Amino acid sequence: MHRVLLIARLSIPALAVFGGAALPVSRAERIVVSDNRTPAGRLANGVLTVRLELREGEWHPDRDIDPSVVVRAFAEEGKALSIPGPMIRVPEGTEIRATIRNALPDSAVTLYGFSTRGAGDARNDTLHIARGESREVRFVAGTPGTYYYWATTTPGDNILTRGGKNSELSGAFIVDRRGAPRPTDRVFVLNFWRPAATAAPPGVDEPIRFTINGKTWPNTERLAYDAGDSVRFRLINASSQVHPMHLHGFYFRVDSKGDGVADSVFASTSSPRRVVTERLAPGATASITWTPERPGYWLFHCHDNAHAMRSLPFDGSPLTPTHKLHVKNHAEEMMGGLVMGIEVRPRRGATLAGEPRERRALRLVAQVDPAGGGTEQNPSYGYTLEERGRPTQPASGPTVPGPTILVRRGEPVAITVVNRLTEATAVHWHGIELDSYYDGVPDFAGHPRRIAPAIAPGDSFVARFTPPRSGTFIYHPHADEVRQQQAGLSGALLVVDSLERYDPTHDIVLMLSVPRRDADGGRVLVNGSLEPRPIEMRVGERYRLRVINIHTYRPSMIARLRRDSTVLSWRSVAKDGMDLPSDQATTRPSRVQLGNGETYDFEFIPQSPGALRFSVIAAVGTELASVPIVVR
Ligand SMILES: [Cu+2]
Repeated sequence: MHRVLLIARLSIPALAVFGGAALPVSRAERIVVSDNRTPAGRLANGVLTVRLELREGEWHPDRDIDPSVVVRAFAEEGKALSIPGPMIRVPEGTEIRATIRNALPDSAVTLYGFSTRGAGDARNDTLHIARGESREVRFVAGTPGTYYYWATTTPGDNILTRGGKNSELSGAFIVDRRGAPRPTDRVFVLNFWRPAATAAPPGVDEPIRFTINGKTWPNTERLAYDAGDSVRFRLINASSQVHPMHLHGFYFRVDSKGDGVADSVFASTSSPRRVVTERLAPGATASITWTPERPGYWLFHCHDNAHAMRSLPFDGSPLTPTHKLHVKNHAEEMMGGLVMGIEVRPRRGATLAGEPRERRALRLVAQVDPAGGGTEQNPSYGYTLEERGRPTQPASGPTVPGPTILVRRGEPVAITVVNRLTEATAVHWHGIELDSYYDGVPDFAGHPRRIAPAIAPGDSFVARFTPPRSGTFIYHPHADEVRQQQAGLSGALLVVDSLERYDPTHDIVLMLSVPRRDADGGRVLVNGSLEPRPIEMRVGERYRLRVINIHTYRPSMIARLRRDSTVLSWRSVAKDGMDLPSDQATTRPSRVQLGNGETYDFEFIPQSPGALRFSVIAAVGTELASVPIVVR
């Protein structure tokens, strides 16, 4: 009979354990993962005929041999269930004739997204399908763009509240431009599974799965390109969580952003921005383009650190600290979830740039902060920075955040990272366009015969790069990120046109990070402090505010500049170290929503004396941090 059933018979009976309760799971069919390369259905004479079914099956988001979990999923009739669901992909103007059968054993289902995309009434188009029934819909695809369909069995659910067995009921819906050849792009659906639907933030004590096209890192697809290729991704955040997606080593252009119903193409309204991190809200879509110029191994991952971390196995066995601290491969064993690995092969005949004769030498020392009162579980670490044998900062010990590293555009630097911790570490130079070997992803970054190691305790690593553009960047560990960053390891990396002309009284870093102890009530550190010292400004003078979010979670903080309740205006000048196109470098009321791993530069000229505030507010409105500004 069906190939699916044969596979199911060979699979190992699963036993899912949550919170100590063992739930025996019947032998269900095995769900396959989809790479979203093959469109579903049959397209003929401008009509796509597609027949889908909803069923339950066993999903293996980790390795295929690891335990599974039972979820609901979509299948094309006569084919295996797949996560994400079968991709609907048609040229503009295509009529879609879809039949959807609800073969779930126990529930009615509500289906969203089977309606003309880009149309005003698309959001209200829902299909209710009773258990065992089929529905047929006919509609024209709509405006070209990146969309998705999704379903739930819980009445009233939306993409934010969906969870449990419904988490994976999503599929891509792509409308291509009529008459143009189909672009050679890749479609990635980002999902989040948790045992039950709840509004509470995902914890470390429940097994959770963040997946890209149905798999967790390091089981996600490995992409490979030749240097100089033009790469296009369509990203679909079908999950209930915010994902600031970060690309190592290269900027990407954000060509369009959408919400599943409408998709706005930037080139038609304004210049597309180039960034290294783009925040994707729940339900958001984006299409991005980039060119891998330099060979090596690179990551594309979510910068909400908890989403790129290994979670508990389904069988209930713990992830112990021992597992975290002593591993063979830091990138593969300590990361998990929303991470993709990308190999960029050298262009044939390409030669590596020669090593410059001279490099400015800096020494960055990661060490225990004795003043921090840490424990092994919750340590206190910090960095010190030295140049020519002398500290660059007046503080005698490590500081939180680490000292601001100031480098000159175009000047080769060699930063020796010294590890005086009792555990391995590594430093990622976030946003810097550099050689893969120095990118700071231990046991992954580098070249086929030369992979960068983690820096063992007592050891050091020399990172060499020549920053090509001035801007606001970050340095932070890329080993056990959540723990090491919370311990105090992160800092600002500023690339400037002239070291002599850099004026810290007018060029101000506002770095947002997580407090060392959870006891600090979820507040946010600004430049390492819960009670930051006032900033002094003068009327009529021009200030540059470099706002950095290196918090390990909180991907939705909003920063504003206010006088009492009045919101002041600032001019946006750069994002992630890249100057904004002139049509976007505009003066506007101060408000920026900051994903993790994003940097934003603003110019501000105070108009009158008085007391101002730089406030950091949670998306729900609670104030998380506030910096007084005194204008004279
Ligand atoms: Cu994320």
